[in-house]
Amino acid sequence: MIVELDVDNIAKSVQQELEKHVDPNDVLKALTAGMDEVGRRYEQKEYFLTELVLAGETMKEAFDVLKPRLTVKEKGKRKPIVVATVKGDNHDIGKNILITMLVSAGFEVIDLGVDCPSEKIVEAMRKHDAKVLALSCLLTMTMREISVIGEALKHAGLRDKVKIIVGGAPLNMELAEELGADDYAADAIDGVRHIKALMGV
Ligand code: B12
Repeated sequence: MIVELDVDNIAKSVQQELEKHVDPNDVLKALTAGMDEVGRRYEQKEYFLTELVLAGETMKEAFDVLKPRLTVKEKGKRKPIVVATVKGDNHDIGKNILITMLVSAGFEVIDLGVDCPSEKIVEAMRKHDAKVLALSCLLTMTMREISVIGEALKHAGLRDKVKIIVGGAPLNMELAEELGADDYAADAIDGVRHIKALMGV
């Protein structure tokens, strides 16, 4: 339904799957696979920007229904985690999934939204005494922002007290290290696991 851009009916279908006791994490996997296919079609020029926008809206409709049902098994301790999509990048679906998973794992999350400048991140890290910063970055052209944020934290004297984890399609562990991040995770479920390890819980 994501690939078919069925924005009007997807919420009802997700609801039906949940009523049939399908594991919400499996529903999420199916939705994400749909998004990957949309991305593939966009790359092949079978889909264009309009389809990308509609796919994003379709995912949101589905995710609104799924959100309250997503859980991660063990409960973590409630320490604030600051989450943001880097400056210049407006993609927020993956970030929002990560946030839902973190919240359901028992963490307090400060969501700074999309297109987030480094100053705002530094301010939030200080204000909330956060130990983990989770950055989402979906665009190759905005990846450098990760280094900019690391530098800004260094200037503020916070870098040593903060662990930075990054995620998003163009990244991998090697790039993450090159950009000065401490960790990388390929999806939200792994992200929660890594963040727990970074927080020592
Ligand atoms: C939907 C979409 C859009 C929507 C976004 C809607 C929204 N509200 O987010 C719209 C239409 C707005 C959009 C716009 C653009 N997009 Co776009 N978009 C996509 C698409 C199809 C899906 C992204 C998505 O939501 N995936 C589903 C989520 C669940 O996956 P995810 O984001 O990867 O997140 C998962 C993991 O990566 C991870 N994760 C993500 N963040 C984090 C953070 C942490 C800390 C951790 C641990 C994990 C983690 O966990 C998530 C869940 O498991 C991708 C293609 C793709 N397959 O990725 C292109 C894609 C990302 N877009 C692309 C492009 C080029 C653009 C535009 C520049 C297009 C244009 N010419 O204008 C603009 C950029 C606008 C901007 N300034 O941001 C390219 C990027 C290429 C590149 N490498 O730079 C892609 C890859 C498409 C392509 N193949 O060309 N896009």
